[in-house]
Amino acid sequence: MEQKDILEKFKNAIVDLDLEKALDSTKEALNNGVAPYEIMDTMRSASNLVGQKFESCEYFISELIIAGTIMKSASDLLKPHMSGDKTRYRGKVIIGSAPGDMHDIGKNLVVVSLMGAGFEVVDLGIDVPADKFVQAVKDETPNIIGISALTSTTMMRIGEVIEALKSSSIRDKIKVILGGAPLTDEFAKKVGADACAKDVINGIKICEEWLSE
Ligand code: B12
Repeated sequence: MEQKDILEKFKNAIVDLDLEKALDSTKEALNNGVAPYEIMDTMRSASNLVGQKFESCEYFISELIIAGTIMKSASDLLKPHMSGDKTRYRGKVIIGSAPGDMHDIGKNLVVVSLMGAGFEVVDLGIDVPADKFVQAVKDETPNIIGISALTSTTMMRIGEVIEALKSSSIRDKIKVILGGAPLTDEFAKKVGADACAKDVINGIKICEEWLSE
């Protein structure tokens, strides 16, 4: 099978929520010499299609969660193959959901899209305490931190993370981008972040601009 057909099969498997087929075609693509970033890029277009189905009410939250799980499993297969390919390397991003926040569907889409765009991503998961963000910045020396918050309670805890970065004297060494439905540019400014992304596409654009400065 040609590379483009394998990628098409992979994309359809995600959109059809077929985990086994998605993982088999990920392995098939790798075995056929498809570049991991190209597979990530295909995953990004699949996630856009899933998002469109959600917006048109063909898919519901349960389907979003399944698609998210499939993409996470496929990216786990790709990760070991990605570190060697520095040709499209853009920089490193640490990302996590705000302290107390259990939502991760949007964050996981951002992770996949950032990887597809050539960023190295360290995903700290959900409900990430401020000190874990600080430790990760010290250990990983990223260019950017991304924080996701979906509720009006957890968004208020983003300030804790930024204060902790400041008191460890590392705030000025990195850019901080926020994302999540209730957040605004005004809020980002108020808590001392550098930007707030409206959606995943806007988020990637901002990160790319920062690293090309
Ligand atoms: C799915 C869901 C859940 C799932 C989460 C599963 C999971 N693994 O994520 C479960 C059932 C666990 C859940 C729990 C709760 N939820 Co809930 N949940 C939702 C729901 C229905 C969808 C959220 C979602 O995934 N949207 C789809 C994704 C793709 O969109 P997104 O997250 O906004 O992400 C996009 C952008 O915002 C951006 N983005 C997101 N993060 C980031 C980060 C960066 C760095 C960047 C650049 C961009 C970016 O990119 C994404 C793609 O474009 C929303 C309602 C809704 N329709 O939005 C409620 C909602 C967010 N939940 C809500 C609440 C209240 C809760 C609970 C408190 C409920 C309860 N009483 O137990 C708990 C909270 C748990 C906690 N402590 O966090 C409220 C929040 C209200 C508020 N403003 O405070 C909402 C709005 C529902 C409502 N109308 O009341 N929830």
